[in-house]
Amino acid sequence: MIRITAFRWVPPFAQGLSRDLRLRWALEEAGLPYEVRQIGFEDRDSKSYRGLQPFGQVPVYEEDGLVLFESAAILHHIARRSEALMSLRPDEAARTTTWLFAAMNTLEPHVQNLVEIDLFYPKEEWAKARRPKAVAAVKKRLDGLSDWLDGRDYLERRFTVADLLMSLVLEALRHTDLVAEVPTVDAYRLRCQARPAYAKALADHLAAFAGNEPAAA
Ligand SMILES: N[C@@H](CCC(=O)N[C@@H](CS)C(=O)NCC(=O)O)C(=O)O
Repeated sequence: MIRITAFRWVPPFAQGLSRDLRLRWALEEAGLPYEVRQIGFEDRDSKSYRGLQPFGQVPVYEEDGLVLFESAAILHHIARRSEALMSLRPDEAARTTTWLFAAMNTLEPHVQNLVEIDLFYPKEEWAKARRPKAVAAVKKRLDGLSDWLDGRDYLERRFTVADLLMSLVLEALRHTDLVAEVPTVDAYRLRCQARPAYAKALADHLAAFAGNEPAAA
């Protein structure tokens, strides 16, 4: 049985974004059953957990003694087992891998930078000074994505695991209007997230937090 590790609870700003959702969605698309191990923030630093995830983060993926971390690497691993997520043709699979890296390496750092400015340090003077350039960097990437998606429903000829990841990277901008301002990209995000597997994964991801709120939250 596949087991993924997720936080028992995350604050509302991270619910629907925490990266176990990426795995849940992929496993739903692939039709692979899985169980979830929930950990608390305090468990991140234990020696045993660092033995699974060197940086004390979630998610972790375990199956038959294989332990994986880094959500995109895990997505790629899952996708290799299901044509629903990645073509069996080597050239098409390589294109999907390219887009997985683009989502993680070309889009997500700029998105994450803005998320940190807006949600973690909104009152800091350095954050206020830096924000315009951070917004401009995100917009530049969204424009590049928009140009690519013009006339396409998905990043390549059909939905793949890369669309799953890209749409969740975009989702992290939900506290802004930046995606809504780029209609091609917004329509793409909504197209990906209209899939039943996303609805199921999101419902399970959110349900797992119920009743786990810390007393002070
Ligand atoms: N690059 C990693 C990032 C993982 C990550 O940032 N996980 C967050 C939750 S979504 C986390 O564990 N944050 C707590 C921490 O970094 O201590 C991946 O994609 O798996």
